[in-house]
Amino acid sequence: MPQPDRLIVILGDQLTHSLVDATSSDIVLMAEVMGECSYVPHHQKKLVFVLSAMRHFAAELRGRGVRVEYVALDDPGNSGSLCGEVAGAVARLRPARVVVIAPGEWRVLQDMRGWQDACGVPVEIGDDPRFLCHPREFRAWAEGRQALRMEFFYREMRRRYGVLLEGDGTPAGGAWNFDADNRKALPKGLVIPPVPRFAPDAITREVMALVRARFGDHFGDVEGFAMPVCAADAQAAAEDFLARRLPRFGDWQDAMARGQASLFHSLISAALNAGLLEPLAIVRAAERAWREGRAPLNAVEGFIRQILGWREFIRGIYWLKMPGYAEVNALAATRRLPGFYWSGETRMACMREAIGQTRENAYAHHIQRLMVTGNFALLAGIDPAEVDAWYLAVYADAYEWVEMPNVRGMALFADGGVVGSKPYAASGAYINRMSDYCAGCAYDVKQATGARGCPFNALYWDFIARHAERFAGNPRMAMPVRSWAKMAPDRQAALRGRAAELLTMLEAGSLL
Ligand code: FAD
Ligand code: DLZ
Ligand code: SF4
Repeated sequence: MPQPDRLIVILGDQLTHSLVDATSSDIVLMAEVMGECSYVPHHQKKLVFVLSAMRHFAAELRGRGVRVEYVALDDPGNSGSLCGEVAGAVARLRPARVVVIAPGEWRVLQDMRGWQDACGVPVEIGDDPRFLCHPREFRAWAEGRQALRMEFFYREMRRRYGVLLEGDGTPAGGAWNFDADNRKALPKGLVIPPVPRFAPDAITREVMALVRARFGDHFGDVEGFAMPVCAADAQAAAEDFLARRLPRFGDWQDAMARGQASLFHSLISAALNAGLLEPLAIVRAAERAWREGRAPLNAVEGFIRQILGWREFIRGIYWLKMPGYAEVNALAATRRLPGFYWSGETRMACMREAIGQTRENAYAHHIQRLMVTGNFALLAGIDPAEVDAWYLAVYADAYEWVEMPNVRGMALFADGGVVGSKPYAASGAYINRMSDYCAGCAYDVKQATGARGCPFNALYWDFIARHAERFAGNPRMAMPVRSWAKMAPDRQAALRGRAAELLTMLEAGSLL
């Protein structure tokens, strides 16, 4: 075999065919390594998803005639690290150079910068063309701005990519954002189209056995795995969403319901983040659905904003602020993550439901992540590092570039207001308005004190009281701070007493 020109390294979240321009003188390296499988205790279904998708992608590349060097987790001599596998492949195959696309995580980029020394051949790290705003462009956009607001970034992205615009460049329908038409509570009896399920094939079944054997003590299990693990199935899942759920995506975007994991959400994040789907193609397909009269503008704009706006904005923040972002803790939160985030054993129906669905599916939708598990961690003052580690482990779509700004910035306000202008803190009333959870709860959402008082209520007021000084200067927080200040002292004392009791129970590991 002649000496290859390039060793093209493809990581587990770079499973996009357009990234692989291999010719007959190149070799692609893909490696399953313990380091990536265990840097957090990934949910078992997340591991099945990533490893099976990697194996399917390698098989497709071989089908295209590409020479692939694939290192499986159980291969004898597997070094356990990406760097070790690249160095090993260079020693075996003697390529002239290594090429790789920039990774999604700071941690991996730092490691990659050491590959050249470890391998003794040039290592070229290229830009990731799958994202729609390069970190350099985001930095330029951010420069000189007092505050970075997603809404303004999103408008620029709409203009840049010509999405949902009238001929004169104004926004379709006369507004950039139709959120006022969204956020309805779910009516009773609404029929929700089921999400397509993909039966595991032989490759996936083999990976399920591997994960069961090697990672059986991780969160969740492999049973019932039905996610798409190749581009064709991911495309079929996305088309099903566009046809059957997109038209009502906007209306109930913030709703939550017992036993309903998906509602009208797309469930494409795992496939999108692994590279099985391309963001711009989904955005264009959603716009087409509106232009052809298959979905209303409020739904399509709301969905496109998530991908062209939020997803790119969040990634921009990550690369702008790392590595310091991994340390931010503006509200000085230090409490340990309660054990029930892993066990799901709690009397709070909303938490039980969100954690239970997460354990079953390695998925929860945005409002569950933000306003239930995230909100609880914010109100209870849980250490952002512990919250980060949980979110990074439990969701099939979780990589640090997207998990961290959502957790530290959006959910915990640990960045002091970079991602959002105010904390998403809410009492039980919000959860009651947006879900049917409270009806089946051991606590009473209308009460704040006493043994049956909803924990979110007392913890909410305690949170406002603890941070009143900081939030008094924030116009978007002025109202709750004023309400707290006007509250009768005995009511304040009762609320803070109940919160103290709850936090003591939390620390003692008592059933909450
Ligand atoms: P839909 O509701 O159908 O939205 C469509 C797509 O928009 C998503 O697939 C996603 O790609 C994108 N999107 C929407 N909101 C965001 C957002 N805030 N940031 C980035 N992309 C967004 N998303 C992840 O992909 N990985 C994570 O690890 C992750 N962690 C999160 C942690 C917290 C605390 C919060 C509040 C949000 C997190 N999100 C994360 C964002 C969002 O909750 C998920 O992208 C979404 O729930 C995925 O489900 P879906 O595909 O059905 O999304
Ligand atoms: C998430 C993940 C897992 C579980 N396993 C692997 C692996 O064995 N090999 C690999 O190349 N990539 C894996 N990944 C994805 C990486 O963690 C991801 O590429 C980095 O976090 C950068 O985003
Ligand atoms: Fe959650 Fe409180 Fe409602 Fe129970 S009563 S489901 S704890 S918001």
